[in-house]
Amino acid sequence: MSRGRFITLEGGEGVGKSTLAKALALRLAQAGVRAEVTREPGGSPMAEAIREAVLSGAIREHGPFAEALMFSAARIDHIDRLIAPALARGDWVICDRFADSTRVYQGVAGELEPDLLRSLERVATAGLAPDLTLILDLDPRKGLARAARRSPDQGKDRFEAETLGFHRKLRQGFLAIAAAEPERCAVLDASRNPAALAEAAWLTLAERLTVPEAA
Ligand code: T5A
Repeated sequence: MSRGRFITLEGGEGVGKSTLAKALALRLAQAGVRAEVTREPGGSPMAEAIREAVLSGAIREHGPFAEALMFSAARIDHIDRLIAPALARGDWVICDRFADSTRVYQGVAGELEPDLLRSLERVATAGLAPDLTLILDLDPRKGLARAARRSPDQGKDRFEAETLGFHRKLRQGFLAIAAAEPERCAVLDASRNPAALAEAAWLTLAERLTVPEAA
């Protein structure tokens, strides 16, 4: 049995990654491909516990390196328990955020040294890299407004509460990754409605990866 494909969705806050992940999984199911939808931080019990701790802001006082370590520990567990087994049995995995988020949130916006983060990423992922990364690009003011509308009763989490300058750096950071790794990454205009965005994402997926419908 051949290994499944690993797709990651990246971008700033509220750009529509979770919504798109579900839509893509549905399209894949219609094409006869089993796809597991998961997220980071999270996707396994230990990683979900780490998610709660980091997004509550409890780690913030220790700085971006401590947060990068937490995200990396969560990633190791997530890969071992969910991603690697799913890919090994031939399923596809659609993951809402992965290592690019650490590069951008803790690296670019958190100003950690790129060499340090590269080493950490190498250890945490053990060489697992996405086959395709869709970067959802959106004005951060619009993304933050979407995130606020989605959960008006909850306060902002650790990263949503950052300044607009921080969120602008995130956008530039993701675009820089896409420019540096065009074979792996594709940038999608996330200002479109969910159906139009899902259609554009599906066309990109069919163009870059062999899906049964496109074969
Ligand atoms: N983080 C994560 C790091 O700092 N380092 C790391 O290594 C990792 C892995 C995760 C936080 O952790 C940080 C980054 C994050 O700050 P999270 O809650 O998972 O926290 O945050 P996000 O990943 O940003 O998830 P969100 O749920 O906030 O955003 P999504 O998933 O991008 O957006 P979605 O689909 O939930 O949509 C948001 C709202 O907009 C609507 C939806 O209905 C929803 O109400 N919507 C659209 N509206 C208009 N047009 C569209 N195309 C829309 N798509 C969705």
